[in-house]
Amino acid sequence: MSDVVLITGATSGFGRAAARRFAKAGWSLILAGRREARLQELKEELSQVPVHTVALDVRDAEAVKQAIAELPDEFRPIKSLINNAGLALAPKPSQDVDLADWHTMIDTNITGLVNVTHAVLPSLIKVGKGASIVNLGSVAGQWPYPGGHVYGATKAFVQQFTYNLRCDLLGTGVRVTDIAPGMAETEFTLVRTGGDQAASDKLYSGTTPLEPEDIAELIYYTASLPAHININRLEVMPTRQAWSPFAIDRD
Ligand code: NDP
Ligand code: 8X3
Repeated sequence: MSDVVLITGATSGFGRAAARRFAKAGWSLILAGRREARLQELKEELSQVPVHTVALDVRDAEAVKQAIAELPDEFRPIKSLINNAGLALAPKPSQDVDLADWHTMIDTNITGLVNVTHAVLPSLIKVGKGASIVNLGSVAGQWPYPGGHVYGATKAFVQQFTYNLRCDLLGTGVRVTDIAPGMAETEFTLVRTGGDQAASDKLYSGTTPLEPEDIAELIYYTASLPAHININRLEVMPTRQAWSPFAIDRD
């Protein structure tokens, strides 16, 4: 029987590229996301491996629990969980942001991620040696920038939750990793700007952002390393991205 991976946010960006990468290696796929049509398209494309799709909002703890409880036998136990579903909203100063946007980021990037983790942990522990959780954090969880507000804070949570999980899972064989990418061209900026394609194109133009396949390769690499190796955190930026000096308010 082949190894099973559950990928959240498989309808776009890193998640979809990761689905293709794990399929290439022969893994069985559980693919989750809200856009059912895209899940079906991907299932048809990746018909060389067993694929189970789950149209799911990770913010709904009961739905997550039920989806895991109802997995066909062929798709359990789960060897790798890729906690990838997430989003940023409202790229403007905190004082101009709608509270609902902050709540959406917290509900998705924090509550959604812990919902899925809690539901899948028993399965991962059953596999034990070689099992893994790969959480998608961000450089924004470590480095502040204007307009990062709650998004960066949710990714700081992802980093610390990763480390704390590692402490509790010591001895079970389950590995936990925070992969923290910098700028990558996906639908991320389209979502962040509320559907502004021109703003998204402008951000990525004239430079060389990371591609979804770059991160998918790192996710796959992390999950397929020999069982005795745990990457704690992997921060990765495009070569053409770096930090800026401190900002100073002057008279
Ligand atoms: P995309 O917008 O391309 O993909 C995001 C995925 O998350 C989609 O598949 C979407 O599926 C899913 N998703 C969002 N909300 C929910 C929800 N409530 N329930 C279930 N699924 C949800 O962005 P990326 O691929 O770039 O982002 C993937 C992860 O990587 C995110 O956690 C993001 O924060 C992180 N990241 C992105 C970076 C970048 O520059 N692109 C850099 C660093 C980290 P659907 O809409 O169908 O539900
Ligand atoms: C997404 C990357 O640089 O927009 O997490 O924060 S960045």
